[in-house]
Amino acid sequence: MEIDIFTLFPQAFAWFETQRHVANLIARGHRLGYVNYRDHTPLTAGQVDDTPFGGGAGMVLRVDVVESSLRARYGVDPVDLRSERRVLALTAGGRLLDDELVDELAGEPALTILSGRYEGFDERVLEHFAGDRVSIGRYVLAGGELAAMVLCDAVLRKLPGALGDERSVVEESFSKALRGAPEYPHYTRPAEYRGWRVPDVLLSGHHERVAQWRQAQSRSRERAGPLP
Ligand code: 6GU
Repeated sequence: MEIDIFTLFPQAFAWFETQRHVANLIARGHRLGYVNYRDHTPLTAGQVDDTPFGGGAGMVLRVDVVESSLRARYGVDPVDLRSERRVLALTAGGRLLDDELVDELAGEPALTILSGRYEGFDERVLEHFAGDRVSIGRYVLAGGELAAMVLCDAVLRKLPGALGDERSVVEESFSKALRGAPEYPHYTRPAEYRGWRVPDVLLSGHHERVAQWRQAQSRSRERAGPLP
């Protein structure tokens, strides 16, 4: 997969690339690229944002700056880009990122991620350049960089070769294998700690019973709702 991240803070992603699963994928030929809007602004003094028409707080990322950044990277009119590749704009009010959307994105050959700052994008960026608007939750972040890392983390770990064991992504919270339910509990050694015992079934070596117990735990967690 090829992911391009448009951002004012490409340096924010240095740590992200050191994550084991991300490094594994880069070693396998997947690619993460960055475009800094500031390197492509047609305006003087590196200006990328402006005050909102109609007044109000904050600054808005300009549509002409986003266009020239996209043109510099792809050499086409950004209006036509979204029919060629998935272009996502990160914005608090967008479609909520969940396991289903993550799976969908993990199936794409290439992603373009537009990260904003300040009060967000000029609406024309969202209308004419972005194919999807994506949000990582119903709260507001100061910028899209953390959201971009959350999205890339969730998508990249689904790709073959990211994790040590491919089974990790099959039966996990919210996956199809658990019919969208939360994951069952895990335990490791010691089998007893301060009197807190690991459930006997997990020590039984009986794979069928373990599988049944796990499915039942997953379903009852779903009925109970989120843990406090
Ligand atoms: Cl994608 N961006 C910003 N700025 N805030 C958010 C978000 C994205 N998702 C949730 N809050």
